[in-house]
Amino acid sequence: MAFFSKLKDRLFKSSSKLEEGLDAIVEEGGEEVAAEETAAEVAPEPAPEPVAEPELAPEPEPAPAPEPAPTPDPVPAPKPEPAPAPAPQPASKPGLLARLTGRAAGKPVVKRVLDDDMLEQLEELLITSDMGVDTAMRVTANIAEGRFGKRLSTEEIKQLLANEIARIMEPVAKPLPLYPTTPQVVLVVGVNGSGKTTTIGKLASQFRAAGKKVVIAAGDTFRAAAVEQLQVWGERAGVPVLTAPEGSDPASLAFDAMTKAQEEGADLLMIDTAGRLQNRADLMEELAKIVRVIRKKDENAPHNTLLVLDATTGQNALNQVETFQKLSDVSGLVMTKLDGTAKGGVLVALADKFGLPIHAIGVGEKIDDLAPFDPEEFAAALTGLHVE
Ligand SMILES: Nc1nc2c(ncn2[C@@H]2O[C@H](COP(=O)(O)OP(=O)(O)OP(=O)(O)O)[C@@H](O)[C@H]2O)c(=O)[nH]1
Ligand SMILES: [Mg+2]
Repeated sequence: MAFFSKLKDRLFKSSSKLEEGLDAIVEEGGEEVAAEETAAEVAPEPAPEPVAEPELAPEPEPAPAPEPAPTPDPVPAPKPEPAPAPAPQPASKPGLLARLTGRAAGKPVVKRVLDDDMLEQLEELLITSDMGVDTAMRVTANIAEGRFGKRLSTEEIKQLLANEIARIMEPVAKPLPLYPTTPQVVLVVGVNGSGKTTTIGKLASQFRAAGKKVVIAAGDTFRAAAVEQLQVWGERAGVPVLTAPEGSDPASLAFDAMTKAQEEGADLLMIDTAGRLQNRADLMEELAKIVRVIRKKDENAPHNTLLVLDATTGQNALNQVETFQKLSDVSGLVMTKLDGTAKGGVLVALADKFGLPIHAIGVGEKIDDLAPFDPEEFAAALTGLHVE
């Protein structure tokens, strides 16, 4: 799928971190298992759960060495490989896991027994991937449940991990809700440099392409450059941008913008705000004033308060959510800069901790680099799971 490979590509750094970590964990204490045996282990069974790990009752080979005894021989199997010949039964489709892992080709795989050591290493890896301690512990415990003492390959672990992550993310993956009320007012908040202005430009472009009439208010009146930046985005998106002189009151601009949006019958009014203010009290006052003023025009406005977070800030994103929840009535999140960061795991922590909808993710600086949030794609990209 084109979009998936794009996302996967862009999330490469974060996926490779988890991916390499998982490879290392399994290889450290694992041993190679012959292809036939592996195929038997991953043979599909009528499992109640999507990824229930097939039970392998009596191990057909000597119990796995407790030590990471380095296999002296790279080809451990007593049986010689059936040569790199074409797959034996081209007619029968290999199972999902077999296809995921390329085992159909008869390659030996490394497996490791899921024990306390391995779980601890897994937990540490998830924590260093910015998933947060609580989430990492819960995810690890879920993976361990019913599988303790079983042998797992890296791909099997990745699949299990991806399932856990997707399960956490599923409930929060929601596009920005659109209401029948017009103009629907979207207030965009976030710390300095998180990507508010860029995200407004991208969203405006998408909504316009979907046939919506959009108006943008340049509520960051602190800097002339901020207004110019928004004007450039407005031009790109083909959407009018309402501005006010530098240093003027953002609330009065928001009021004018609301009046204009109503007069013109706009579907959406997106209000940009300043990220950089002297202190939290200033910011709170400014946001509260904007809200007060637009409520004179529509008591239900703003209909959405979008908090824009920069993925590269890692765990700090969690603090930002807490802070902005106190300052405003945050209704949803956009996570920017997921391209090229190793910190994408923080999204899992955010979803687990706050459960706020994730409306979209930023995967680049261009106008179409805003993607809907897809939990399964994200989980696969984050874990480095190979999906065909
Ligand atoms: N790589 C990448 N860069 C992004 C993304 N979103 C925004 N940026 C960049 O991040 C920088 C800051 O973005 P802005 O949109 O100006 O951020 P802001 O929140 O409006 O910043 P202030 O107005 O200063 O508070 C710009 O250089 C953007 O091009 C993204 O998804 N990926
Ligand atoms: Mg800005």
